[in-house]
Amino acid sequence: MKFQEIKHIMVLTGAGISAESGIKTFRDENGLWENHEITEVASPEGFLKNPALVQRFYNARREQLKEVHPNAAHKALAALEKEVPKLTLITQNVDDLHERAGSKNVFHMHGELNKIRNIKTGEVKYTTEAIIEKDFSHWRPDIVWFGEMIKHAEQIEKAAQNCDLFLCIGTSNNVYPAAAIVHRALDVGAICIELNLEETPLSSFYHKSIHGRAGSIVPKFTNELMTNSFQLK
Ligand code: BV8
Repeated sequence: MKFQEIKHIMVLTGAGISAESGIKTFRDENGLWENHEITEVASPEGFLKNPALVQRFYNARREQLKEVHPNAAHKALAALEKEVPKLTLITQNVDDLHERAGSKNVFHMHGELNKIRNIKTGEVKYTTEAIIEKDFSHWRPDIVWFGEMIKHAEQIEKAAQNCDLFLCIGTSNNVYPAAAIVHRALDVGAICIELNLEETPLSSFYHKSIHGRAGSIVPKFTNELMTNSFQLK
């Protein structure tokens, strides 16, 4: 397939694409934060048990967004989006680096750090500031915690149903339903390519796995793709 024949690219990204921007991944430091299992600070149970700890976890990560910047991998995806009829970017990441790199069609299936949700009314509002103690019982991070329904399930299903090329970038493919998207893309005959620092449990399902740091392998790949020097199926 030639690049010019591609109508719709679907991309799934994970923490690995933001690692070189200085945002810690989840499982490279065995998913601990302040010696708490990630599921302890990213679950409704954890929030009920210790709301202050969970608010502190997300306040710190929201604050960190102010010091980090998109890297070459984020920028390569934003540039690629301009060269194809459609690119749907699904991210498990809750940072805003894809948008800041210029990507337009972005869906955060696990929520966004810069959004908070009113626990009683469900109202969602944009903020880059910390949730302060007096608001702990009213506002929570608008983040999808373990055991909670992901966001944008319909758009994800629709994109997987009609993409020609599926790129999975910087994820350990441990978390579901994100990791299962490749099966939907394979079902419709899409070419599936994984770009990650290392093998993942799902690498064998991909037509090709490219290993390396996202900041170098992603721009290299998108250039080869756009100049037809990457052999698609
Ligand atoms: C749901 C919150 C049901 C936001 C997150 C048993 C088996 C299978 C599944 C389950 C199970 N038990 C429970 C489940 C379901 C569960 C799940 O999948 N658990 C896993 C852990 C087993 N899933 C859920 O609970 C989901 N909800 O199922 O709901 C339901 C249905 C109907 C109605 C109601 C409920 C919700 C999942 C979302 C959880 N929230 N985060 C936040 O705090 O950020 S998940 C969390 O993990 C982040 O969102 C993160 O994005 C995501 C995935 O992690 P990765 O992005 O892959 O990051 P990781 O560190 O793991 O890997 C980084 C990779 O990058 C590595 O491979 C590394 O090699 C690579 N890398 C590192 N540096 C670089 C690099 N690559 C390139 N360059 C580099 N420089």
